[in-house]
Amino acid sequence: MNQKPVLIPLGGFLGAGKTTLILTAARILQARGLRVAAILNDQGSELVDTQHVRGSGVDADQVTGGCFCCRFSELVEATERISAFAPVVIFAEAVGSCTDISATTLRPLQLDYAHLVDTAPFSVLVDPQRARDLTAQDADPDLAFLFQKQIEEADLVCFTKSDLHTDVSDKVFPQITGATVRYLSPLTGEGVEAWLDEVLSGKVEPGTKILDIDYQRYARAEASLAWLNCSLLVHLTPPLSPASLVGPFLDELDAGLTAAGMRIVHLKLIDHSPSGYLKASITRDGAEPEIVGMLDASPAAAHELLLNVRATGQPHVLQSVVESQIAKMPGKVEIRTMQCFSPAAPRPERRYA
Ligand SMILES: Nc1nc2c(ncn2[C@@H]2O[C@H](COP(=O)(O)OP(=O)(O)OP(=O)(O)O)[C@@H](O)[C@H]2O)c(=O)[nH]1
Ligand SMILES: [Mg+2]
Repeated sequence: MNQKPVLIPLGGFLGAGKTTLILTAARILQARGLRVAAILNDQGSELVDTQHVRGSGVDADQVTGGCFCCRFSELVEATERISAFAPVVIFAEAVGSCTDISATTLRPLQLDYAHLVDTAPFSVLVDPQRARDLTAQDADPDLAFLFQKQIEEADLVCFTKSDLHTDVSDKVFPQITGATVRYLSPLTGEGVEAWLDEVLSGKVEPGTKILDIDYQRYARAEASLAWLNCSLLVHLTPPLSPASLVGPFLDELDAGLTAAGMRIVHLKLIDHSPSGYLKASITRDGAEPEIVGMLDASPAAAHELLLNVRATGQPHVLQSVVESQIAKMPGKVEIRTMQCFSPAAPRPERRYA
């Protein structure tokens, strides 16, 4: 059967749980015997998310070098490429600093590419802790602006991490009141099957909320973030386990960024070694890294690391902190790729208001 896939768009702030939700939802659909794919998106290349999704057994393509709205043609090409594998569902994860996706991505897909995919409602994921931080009086105004706009255009607002936050109510967040709200845990799976069935049911209309947004303000807000993607090869004598290499590196990096006045928004790291695979994630300064993979892998001499950091502040400061921590790593380190920048001003290819 070669039916048209359903594209499920996911948005929401950095670290909200989008990639984790894709993997949990993919497992549910795969258990039903359905083929699933994902399209990841980033302002740079060398994406932790793409590696992690592929490593978890889900076909994945990516749109790099800009968000879905600025690279809309590439999203269409990626959708065509991945459709060759005949997935029933394609998850599309937008960049976590991006907004105005309904007008610039969903509407164009619905109006001009209905022959290629059916578009599901736009779920915007919200980490309750981030919501508390970004709706507080002293919140960073740029990040608060992005967060607010993301919520405004959601067809469904999904509070995530319900395993950690059991007392969340949308009433607490005036910005969210009025939206259709769901609660789920991408990590434990609680609420995910119900969400999935709802977005696939056709009962929620997609792309109904079109933003009124000042693009200069939006550009300034995105430019307040620094972005770093880099890949490294590390050769160690004596060998170390992934946890013993990555743990101290992340602690030092976190401390170095704090000392430089930068705040981590999302830091992701993958270590591939012959003894095992490990992914670590930090979504706020000073937080313990959240680990997926083999914490108990045995020591290995060769490690391939992929690091993606999103933090507030200047890119040159971020790069210099990261490079000085890389220089302190044990063994011989080869930096294979290094990209560091602030996101460029968003210029959507199309916008249908
Ligand atoms: N406790 C808990 N942690 C979660 C849950 N969902 C995601 N996480 C963790 O939150 C961190 C960020 O999750 P991701 O899925 O990478 O978030 P994201 O929205 O894809 O982040 P970006 O791609 O940077 O925008 C990871 O460490 C996850 O393990 C959840 O339901 N509960
Ligand atoms: Mg992600």
